[in-house]
Amino acid sequence: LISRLPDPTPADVVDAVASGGLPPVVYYRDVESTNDVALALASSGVPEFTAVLADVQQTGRGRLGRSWFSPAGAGLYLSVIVRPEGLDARTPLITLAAGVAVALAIADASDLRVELKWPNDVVIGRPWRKLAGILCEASAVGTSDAVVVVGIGVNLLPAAYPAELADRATSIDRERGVWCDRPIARAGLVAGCIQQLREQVRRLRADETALVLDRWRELGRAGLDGAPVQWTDERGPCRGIAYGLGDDGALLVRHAGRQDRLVAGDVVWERLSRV
Ligand code: BT5
Repeated sequence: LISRLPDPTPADVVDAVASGGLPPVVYYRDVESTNDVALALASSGVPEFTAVLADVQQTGRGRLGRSWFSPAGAGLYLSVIVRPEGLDARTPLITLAAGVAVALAIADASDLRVELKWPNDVVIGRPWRKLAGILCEASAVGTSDAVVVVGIGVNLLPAAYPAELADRATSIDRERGVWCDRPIARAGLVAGCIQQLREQVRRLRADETALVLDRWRELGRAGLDGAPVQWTDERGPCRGIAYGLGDDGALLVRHAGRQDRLVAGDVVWERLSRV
């Protein structure tokens, strides 16, 4: 998969990760998917939180077989290697921890009031528009070589997504608007995402899971606490009220007089998203 050699990592990225005491970022100008490169790199024994950054992805992936638009120079395409050693049953919470990490890193770098949409989209505004998406992929689960790659896509400029997504996608630049004369520093955001991910994973390992979940609940509160939602499960299309986030990361919903736990799939927020 790593058929070509990496390009020299841009000096500002090298400086930003070094000053954060983070492992190196391996930079490619052009890849198929940074997640593939990171999964391959992980098996060569690189330290945890080693990351892969690209300027453009030819086949950026979303969840459930969907694609992630990844044109050159407009977005951040980053994959970070997490080794789930010591996490055991908390391993699936890496995905929520990643949402918290990316939301906090974006907020810190841009001053934008971002929110989280379950399970881990970073969104902003009313109706919600997607600013960043996260795709966690695992390999060798249950062995001592287990790895979870956290793939992070952040829209920096409006050119990161096609015009037909403009009512449901947005970029940091568009949200910051005219009062801001410079684009945010990509290197600082890269280092911020990795540093925050390291911190949230440290909390999971240190049995401080409640801190991660509470942070998620704070950032996601608009979509919890009584928000009407729609989803589809084996019974067909369903409607209910989202009332919380379970300690296992499930979305808790009330539906037809009973309580359900949604663990995967897509949910539409009737008042917050475009239905
Ligand atoms: C995600 O999927 O949100 C996860 C995206 C993860 C991308 C990163 S980039 C680095 C790493 N390498 C990869 O190959 N992937 C990761 P999902 O929730 O399935 O959202 C995908 C849907 O969002 C698509 O079907 C589109 O409707 C929409 N979409 C695609 N590209 C977008 C973009 N750039 N901005 C906003 N929405 C987009």
